[in-house]
Amino acid sequence: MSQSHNLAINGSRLWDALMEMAKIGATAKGGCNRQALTDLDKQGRDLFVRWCKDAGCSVAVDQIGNIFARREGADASLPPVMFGSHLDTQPTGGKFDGVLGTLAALEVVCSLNDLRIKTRHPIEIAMWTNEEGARFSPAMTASGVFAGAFSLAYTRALKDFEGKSFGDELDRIGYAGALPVGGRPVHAFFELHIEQGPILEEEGTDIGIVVAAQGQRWYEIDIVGQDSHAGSTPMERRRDALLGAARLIDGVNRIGRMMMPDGRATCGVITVSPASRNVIPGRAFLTAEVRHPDELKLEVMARALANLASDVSRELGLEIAIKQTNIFPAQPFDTELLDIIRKAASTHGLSHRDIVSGAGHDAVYLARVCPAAMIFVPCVGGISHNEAEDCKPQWVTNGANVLLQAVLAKAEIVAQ
Ligand code: HGY
Ligand code: MN
Ligand code: MN
Repeated sequence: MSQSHNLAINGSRLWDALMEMAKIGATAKGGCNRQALTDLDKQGRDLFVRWCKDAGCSVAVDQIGNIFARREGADASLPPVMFGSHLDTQPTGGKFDGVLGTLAALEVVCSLNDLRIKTRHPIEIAMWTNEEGARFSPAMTASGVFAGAFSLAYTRALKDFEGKSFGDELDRIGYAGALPVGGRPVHAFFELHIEQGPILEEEGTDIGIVVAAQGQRWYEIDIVGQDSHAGSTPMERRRDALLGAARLIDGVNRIGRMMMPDGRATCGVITVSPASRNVIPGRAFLTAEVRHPDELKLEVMARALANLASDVSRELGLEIAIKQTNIFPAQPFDTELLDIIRKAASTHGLSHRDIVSGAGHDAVYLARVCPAAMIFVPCVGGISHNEAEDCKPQWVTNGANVLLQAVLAKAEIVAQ
């Protein structure tokens, strides 16, 4: 580590790149809507690929659209140190979720170029397709394919709410690459990300050492009752799908509260049919998700949801079908890499503390195929998945400096 003691990235170049990328899909409220596999995603990808090539990287795209920008090391036969994140955003996303980790990785490469540093291992910036799971569920799909959690065929067949398929959209934007997905050795994977929660900022802590990410389960819930006249149907004869959805939404929230402080439970999408003022709704669609760092408690939450659905079905005379669309257990990260990150933070005189990620990240799946770990920096007000998402130039610089040190610790500097 001493060889790289005083090395630092160019924070203003990184901040400028973040602001430039944020123009693609910019929303009126200052956020970003650059959803996976849209034309705007393609524009962001094209800009990123151009920047990587300008930085001297060779760029490869795999069959599910993951992008790898490679900087050769002294020994090309060694497995690469990989680092990166994603560029797709939520519909009302921000400038930093995913983008920080991806562009900070590029900044690390640019800084190594400026500093004329050669590494023993090759290093690869990785940009993972469809991390958010907003347009195509589940989340972290393409890093999941890389890690063998999902097949290529399953993922290409996923459909968005308009019925468009992942595969068709990937082909349409021209990012269905030739490289087989995964199945190759990776020496280590690092991901820098904003915390997306309030802890680091409230504590005044510079760096989060992400020791694990909590487990998640996502569901799609179809509720079937009976359309009928709002005026002539007596209250006791109704089969009201929207009322069923309301009971479920309230119940999901109670399941999350039952498991405080670490449990999370959310309903994010609801649609109702026929959505006419004077018709009792016969159909409703709801998404629900539950999260917890403890797998047993996550199972308790999942069973509580199933029991809630059968109670509502019986009480209101509804047919309720629950489909699980995403599941992964809590994922601990690699202890050796975590120590490297702690030392990197100390090298830069940055305060740090261990933290569990509330959000899922591509590192969760990479951890299944190689040593993986994450670095957090604060975000303003702990707000994310919101157009007001914000970070500070110093926080961005801190995170990228720690990433630089961590990558060098595993890729090893070679004397020239
Ligand atoms: O939902 C999440 O945890 C992440 O944004 N995919
Ligand atoms: Mn993210
Ligand atoms: Mn996100």
